[in-house]
Amino acid sequence: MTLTLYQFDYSPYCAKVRAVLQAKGLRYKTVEVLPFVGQGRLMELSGQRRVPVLVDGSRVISDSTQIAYYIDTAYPEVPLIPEGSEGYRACFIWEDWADEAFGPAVRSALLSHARADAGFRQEFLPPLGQARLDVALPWALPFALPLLQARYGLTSGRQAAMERQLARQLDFLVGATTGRRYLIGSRLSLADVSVATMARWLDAVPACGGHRYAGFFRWRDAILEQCLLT
Ligand SMILES: N[C@@H](CCC(=O)N[C@@H](CS)C(=O)NCC(=O)O)C(=O)O
Repeated sequence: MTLTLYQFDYSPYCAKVRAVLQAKGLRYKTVEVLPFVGQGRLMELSGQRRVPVLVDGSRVISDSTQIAYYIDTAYPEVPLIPEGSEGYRACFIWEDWADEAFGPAVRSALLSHARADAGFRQEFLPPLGQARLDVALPWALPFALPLLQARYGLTSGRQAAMERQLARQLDFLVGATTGRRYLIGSRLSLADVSVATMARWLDAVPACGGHRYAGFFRWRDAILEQCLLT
């Protein structure tokens, strides 16, 4: 059975699902969804408009958290969710925090930076392999970014608050990852995957790069490497 992941290549939530699949050595294919244009099909498939969506035979699962827990149960080899109750609880909290608090702050920073920096916008774009789209997207993105910011309620005041919160989160992460290979115990878990993938592009944002958070980004790189995510 082929696992199929509907995704935006650059989305941290989709990177998280790819990292889970790859850490477990599972084969899968990806279908690149075009923002706005391709989301009608997602609605038909899954009853909602967001990526990631995973199709496994007759099962259609949306939301990276639901997908990660589904994969770990359906494909138990190389478990990513710790079994003991303490490890399980710690993993639950880390994953939820990465998804609901850290992820939105990262998204706010990435969207602002993408608006400001054309070179970064270019890096952000997946090669779609369809000549017309590859030409049209860089042109369309400056118009799409403000729409995306509005979609996520990112007014200028909200962005400023998110920026301050992101700085606190990164300080916290430097403390939590310094001198450690993994967040929980001595094995890779969904906690590591969730935090590292959310931070995938983050050091390109000027306020987040540089020396201050370097230890955290080194930890992230080691986790992404273990998940074969470059
Ligand atoms: N909590 C969700 C977040 C998913 C999400 O926000 N996906 C974004 C891409 S990063 C999306 O599909 N946005 C399109 C939209 O909201 O219309 C998850 O873990 O899957």
